[in-house]
Amino acid sequence: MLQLYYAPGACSMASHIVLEEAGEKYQATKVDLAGGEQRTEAYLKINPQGRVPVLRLDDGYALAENTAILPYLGKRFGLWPKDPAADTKAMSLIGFFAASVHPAHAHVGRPERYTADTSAFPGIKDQGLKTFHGYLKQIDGMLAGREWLSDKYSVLDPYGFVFYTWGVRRELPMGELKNYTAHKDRMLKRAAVGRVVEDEKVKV
Ligand SMILES: N[C@@H](CCC(=O)N[C@@H](CS)C(=O)NCC(=O)O)C(=O)O
Repeated sequence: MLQLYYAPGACSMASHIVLEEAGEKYQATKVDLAGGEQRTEAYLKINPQGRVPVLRLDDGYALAENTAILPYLGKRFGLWPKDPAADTKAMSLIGFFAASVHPAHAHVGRPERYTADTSAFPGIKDQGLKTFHGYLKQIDGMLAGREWLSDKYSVLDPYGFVFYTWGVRRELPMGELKNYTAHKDRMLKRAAVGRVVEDEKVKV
């Protein structure tokens, strides 16, 4: 049975939604990020990076990184594009999400990662938020005239949905992003998304 290590409201929500939607029995293990559980010896044995998500595979292997976990789940549960061009575009988007959008937001929540000089924190947070907002606008543009981020619903959509909720958390004017807001509304119509949002107590 697959096991997901997750934290409420974190990027792990994307995998949580996919697993909830897949219908296969899985184990969800909550990691207390605020309490520092990710830095305990026990958790660092699971993921030396001290991060969620981790997906424990059927053979016991602890798979880290959204860029690996989401395509794996997508291929296993039919939520990953099969066509070679669509597959490559999906990889490109997942790379953009993990390597640009997510780290921009980390500047807001984790400025200590980027400098030891606490007086520089406000500038790092401000610039991180501006960069993050710019990326959300780009995602809004990608969704113009389409329902989903790939040709049909895929694991990219729950991943994109996570960043929408982070924009809400940071009080960005998300309603101005019409396409992205319509995407969020489509996501919320899916029963599994509703269950995870409720379980993780996420504001949308
Ligand atoms: N590159 C990783 C990043 C994962 C990551 O940063 N996860 C955050 C939650 S969204 C985390 O576990 N943070 C714990 C911490 O910063 O101590 C991925 O995409 O899977």
